Amino acid sequence: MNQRKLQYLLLFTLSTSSLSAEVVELTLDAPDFDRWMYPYNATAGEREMASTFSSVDSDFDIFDDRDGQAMLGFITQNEITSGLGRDTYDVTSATITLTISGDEVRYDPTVDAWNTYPEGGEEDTDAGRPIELFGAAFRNAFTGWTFGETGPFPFGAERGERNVYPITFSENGDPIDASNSVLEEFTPAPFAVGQTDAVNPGQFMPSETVLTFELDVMDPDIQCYLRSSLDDGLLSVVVTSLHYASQPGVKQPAGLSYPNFHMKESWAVVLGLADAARCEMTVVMADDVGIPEDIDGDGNVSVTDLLTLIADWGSCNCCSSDINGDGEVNVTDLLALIAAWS
Ligand SMILES: [Ca+2]
Ligand SMILES: [Ca+2]
Ligand SMILES: [Ca+2]
Ligand SMILES: [Ca+2]
Repeated sequence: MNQRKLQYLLLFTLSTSSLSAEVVELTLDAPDFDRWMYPYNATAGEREMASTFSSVDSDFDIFDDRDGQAMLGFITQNEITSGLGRDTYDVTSATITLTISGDEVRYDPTVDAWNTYPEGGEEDTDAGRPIELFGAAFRNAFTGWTFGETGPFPFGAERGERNVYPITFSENGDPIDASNSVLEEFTPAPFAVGQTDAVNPGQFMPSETVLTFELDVMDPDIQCYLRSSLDDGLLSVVVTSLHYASQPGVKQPAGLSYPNFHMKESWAVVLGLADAARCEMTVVMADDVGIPEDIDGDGNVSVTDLLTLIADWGSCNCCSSDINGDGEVNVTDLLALIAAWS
């Protein structure tokens, strides 16, 4: 079973005349959902290990470039009340750790450009490949809640068909599927790259090295993703890498192997010898954000809010004019604003 231990520490309370906020530190010692995402595995949720690897330059190019992926889901709502509105949650730090099993993977703490991956492409000037953490998006009406860790891959899914996939964001904040970044010739910015002090870059990481992914909370789109997750009560992420596999799931000779991570079902985790994925967050909770229709937060729903909403009209990732939080500012939000007119 999930050996999850919770710490919920109220650090201190800040108060001013108009605003009060509490700072909450969240520590989750295991995910609620951890799942290897790979087309041909029948016991994904219960699997002890998840490996990440690529289909690039394999004979299996019907599969996503980021072929073996690991999905992690942390339920936060038992520690931080969900549903209070995105703007209630200001995430000042977010860290996820994963423990590697095996010692055949070189440490690379930085993103490699897409064109260093295909055969005959640019040289990879720093040895090794980064292990990258992205947001999670879902297809076919699944959510993190309904997919859990036992949802269907689905079986036999080809490129762009899997029900869970890693996302980054475009310059205007639209989510982008990072699964096929080599084929599509772009270098996605992950939420975080796995880091360790155990070895220097380019060296092999010993088995049980803990990789730390510090999410870039200063990035407004990542901040928004985290706020939306806390509002939902569940944080889902996808860990991927583009380590080569001669065919998906088959190891290359030494030096070309791909990483393997302990899932919460790992016997070593169950026996307390290794850690499952962990999540730590620091969140400043505002308790006076008002109603969402008061876009500028001045205490009234008035013409200034209406003008802001019209200015933001259209696709709008995480802007406060998107009153119902569906990624669009449209007539639904306009009607909500008018209904709340004061
Ligand atoms: Ca699992
Ligand atoms: Ca590299
Ligand atoms: Ca207002
Ligand atoms: Ca909307």
